[in-house]
Amino acid sequence: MSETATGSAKDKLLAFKAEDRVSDPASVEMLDKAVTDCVDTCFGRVDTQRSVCAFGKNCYLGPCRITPKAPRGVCGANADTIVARNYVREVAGGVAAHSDHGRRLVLLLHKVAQGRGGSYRIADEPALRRAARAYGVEEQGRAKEAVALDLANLFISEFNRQEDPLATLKLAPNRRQGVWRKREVQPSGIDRMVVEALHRTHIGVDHDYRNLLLHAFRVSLADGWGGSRIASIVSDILFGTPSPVRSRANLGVLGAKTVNILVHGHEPALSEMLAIASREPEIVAAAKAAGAEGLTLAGICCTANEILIRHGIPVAGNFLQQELAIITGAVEMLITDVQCCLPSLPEVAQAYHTEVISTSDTAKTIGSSHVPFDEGNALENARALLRRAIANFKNRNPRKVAIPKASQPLVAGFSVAAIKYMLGGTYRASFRPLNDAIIQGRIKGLVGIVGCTNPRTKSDAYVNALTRELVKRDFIVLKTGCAAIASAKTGLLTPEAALEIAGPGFREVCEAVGIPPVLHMGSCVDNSRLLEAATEVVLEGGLGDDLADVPAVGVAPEWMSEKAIAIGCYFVASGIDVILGHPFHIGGSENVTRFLNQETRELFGASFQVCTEPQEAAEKIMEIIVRKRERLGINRQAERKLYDMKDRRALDV
Ligand code: BF8
Repeated sequence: MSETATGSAKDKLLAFKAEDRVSDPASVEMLDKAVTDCVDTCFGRVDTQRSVCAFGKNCYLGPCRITPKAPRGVCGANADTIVARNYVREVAGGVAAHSDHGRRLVLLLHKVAQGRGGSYRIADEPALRRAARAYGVEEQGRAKEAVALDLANLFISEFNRQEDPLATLKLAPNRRQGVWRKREVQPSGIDRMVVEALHRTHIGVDHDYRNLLLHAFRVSLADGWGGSRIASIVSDILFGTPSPVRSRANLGVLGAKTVNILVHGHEPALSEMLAIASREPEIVAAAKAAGAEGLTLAGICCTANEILIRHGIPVAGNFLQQELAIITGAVEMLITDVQCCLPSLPEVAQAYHTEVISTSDTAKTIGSSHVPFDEGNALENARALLRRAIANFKNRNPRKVAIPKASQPLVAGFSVAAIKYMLGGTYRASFRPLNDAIIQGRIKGLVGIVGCTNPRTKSDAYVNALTRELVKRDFIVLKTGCAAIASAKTGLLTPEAALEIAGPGFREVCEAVGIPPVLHMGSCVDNSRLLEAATEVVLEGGLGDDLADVPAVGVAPEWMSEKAIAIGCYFVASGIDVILGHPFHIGGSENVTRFLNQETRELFGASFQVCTEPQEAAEKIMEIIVRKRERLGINRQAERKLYDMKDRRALDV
């Protein structure tokens, strides 16, 4: 009986009656014994974790607050376990979002291959055949539909395979595949990896923070070399491989006298159809009949990036501009699909005439009108939405309209195929000129600047300051997501403007091959294109035989979403260092922080670093790149060489 427990240690361990906490005599007996043996149990720890968070977390023993006085949660998990668990769940959330996006496209390809795709078709047969060859699907002499069906089935198996590693991992350089094998982080089926992440982080499963964090990297690889990569490949097959296209960005793209429709979110299937329908003469005529001068279709966030890089549809803004776009008073309809669409949008829209329409059954918002998108009638759905927006034009209140003038020209759409073509032409498409420029030192290295905008810092400021600094220092900058839009709005995506600030050697290369120094490669799932580009550099030769050898760094200055965490992880697991503008929520565990910021270097050849200022990030990038260049034996200052006509012909551009 607990009354027998005496002494201060025992009092601390059992400041309660055992009978009040357990019902059966065996347990009462053992609780008493625990006191005698000075062993702490969850029955004691629950008293040190009384201030329960009302917002909830992933376990109802707590949520626990770990402090020096209460170093273990009720179940016994310490800070390392809790922080690692939460981190794995964040990564899994990001992977799930990207990969579900990929899955929907794969299922659409499956339908198209069987002639059940409605208005959709295989828009880019060379992209289909390229992908088939990459995955070992027989394509020669076969109808495109048959090839597409085999490829779609293979992609479906990437989601549900149970034990074998993902086939997509084979797109990575051999050495990197070896690293993943050695570290035992090769992911199997994408869905299985996400399920396993949730399983491991359930109470009472995986408690070893290292083991947990290794799964964070494993599941992230199922994104970058799985769901996201597949999403980009299938988007190219269904909607066309992006190639450079001119357009404009910022709220000034909205028309004062046109019906304005914004698409917002991530999945491209509906927005593709809206892009087509918005140009149909009947729709334009309907807009004119309603008193407008026509229609302006524009985008927010990554849906914007998808239709920008394929159709040149203008971008109204990035993540932090979604509410501001409505506040122009000039938006007839804002159509959301999934991810990054704020739940506040309908409330903001109440002050104006804007109709907010949600279209995905997985993403509804109170206050939005829900119009489920039916892929089988996609073009009809798109036309109906546009007609509804046109009908709303008469409700626009001119007194509430104020469209900013600001918008900047841009060039976007740099898929790897497009870059290869620009570098080598149709017959000799290759990365050779880029590799040579890096080896000669005219280009110091590749930097991917990706991710979100975040109201905790001045929006877009870090992204653009760093971009300018890097271009000045002869880095080629690859961009995706909201970071790409941030730079578009300041004119950094025009070759002319960016070339003005580029270092002299780099500028010569850009001018010679006709490539701008800042390349917009697409949406957030298209971060897989950055890995594809780094892989091309390795395969081209002369810059090592692993991704970790390539002078390349990833930066997420203003990140905020779980997807950004997943991206960071698959970059690091791929051997590419990642700089964050602000830290993960891991400060509660020194061990987890050390693992992610240091120990991963031993495992993968790369790690995370936090630089809260752009200048600090630029210095850190220089340090990493110089180290890599030294290891490659190419860290010498190249003689400045002006390209003459012979050189230019040699580059075949
Ligand atoms: O996926 S960059 S705010 S829109 S999460 Fe979201 Fe971040 Fe923008 Fe594209 Ni990516």
